[in-house]
Parts: sequence; C-alpha cells; structure tokens
Amino acid sequence: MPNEALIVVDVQNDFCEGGALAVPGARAIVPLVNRLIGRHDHVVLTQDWHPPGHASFASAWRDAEPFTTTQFPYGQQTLWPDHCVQGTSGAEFHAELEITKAQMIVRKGFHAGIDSYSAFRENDRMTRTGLDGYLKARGFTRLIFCGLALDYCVAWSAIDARQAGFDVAVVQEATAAIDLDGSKKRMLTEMRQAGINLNATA
Ligand code: VGL
Ligand code: ZN
Repeated sequence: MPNEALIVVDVQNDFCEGGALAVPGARAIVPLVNRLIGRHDHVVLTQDWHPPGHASFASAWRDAEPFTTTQFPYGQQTLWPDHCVQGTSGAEFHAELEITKAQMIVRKGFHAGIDSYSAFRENDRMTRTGLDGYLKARGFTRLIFCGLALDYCVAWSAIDARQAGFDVAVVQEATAAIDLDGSKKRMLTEMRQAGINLNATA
C-alpha cells in the first residue's frame, strides 16, 4: 500500500541473545521481520544510539543497579545496563537483518541526559525526533510496527504514532518483550486503549 510504512524498531545486537540488554526470543523474530521488510515498499529502521556514560545507564550513577527505577528531572526512569553505545558492535543492526531496503534510519537516545523509548518523542515527552514530520511529509497515513522491545521502544513508538494521528498496527509475532515488572501486560493494555491493532500478522 502506497500510504503505508513499516517501522522496524531497534533490531540491534545488544538487544539480541548475547548482547548487553538481551531480550528473550529476540533472534527468533529476525526472519519474521525480514519477511515484513520484503512485503513493504517503504521501510524505516530505528536505532538506539547512546553516547558513552548515557544517563539511562546504571553505571553512570553511584550505587545504582540495572533494572531499577530512579527519579530524573523529567520523571521516573528505568536504569539499564550499558547498551547500544554509538559506534560499538552492540549498536549495529543484527547481521541477518535485511537493512538494504531501508529508506530512512532514525537514531534516538543520543542526548546524554534524556532516554528515548519512542522514535517520535524522547522520555521527557517534549524533545521530538522529527520522525512524524518526515512520515507526514511523505504522505504515509498507516504505520506497521515490529522489532524490539515490544513493551518499551515498540510500544512507546506505536502509542506516539497514534497520538500523531497515524493508523497503527503492531505485528506481535515479529516482536519480543523485556517484561520487567509486568511491563508487557501493562503496555499491551495501553496500546489497545490507544486504538492500536495488535492482531496484525507477518
Ligand atoms: C530499549 C530499553 C532501553 C528498547 C532501548 O529498544 O526497547 N529498551 N533502550
Ligand atoms: Zn536504550
């Protein structure tokens, strides 16, 4: 469909098995993501892209453990293991991901003090990546999401896409979740309430 774009979220080495922030089942989605890429004319990739010492890394704080939550100027923020550091192999796309067709690669999380789950708006909910302007300028009205992680970057991106006025679907079988403190169930509910189609198939 000419008005439809596929958004492939963060299929990067650090989110796959053996990576710094491995999402269970991540590698298994790569063939499904590739099939979706093959079936879409317009493909956008997102790439988590943090500077060394990023504020979302537990290692940047004294006595902080990964997977705990702390107060940031913009609200509660989960602290993560160091991951997707700019220019490292962990930040590269999975070697089997079919990236050739991608028309646009959006990087996010590059501001030292602000995390960004969403590919549209950073975690301060104010700083914008410009992706909605790009997609609207190209005339897309319908976005299909897949990738990692379902309950963080996929969910936040999909919800922001709805808020920006796009028709949104998530191909759940082409995603994998971190599922931290019930985050998977919570974000599936939030996506459903936002009017996102969660039953799309690869
Ligand atoms: C992500 C946690 C931290 C994601 C990125 O891609 O879902 N999660 N950075
Ligand atoms: Zn990150």
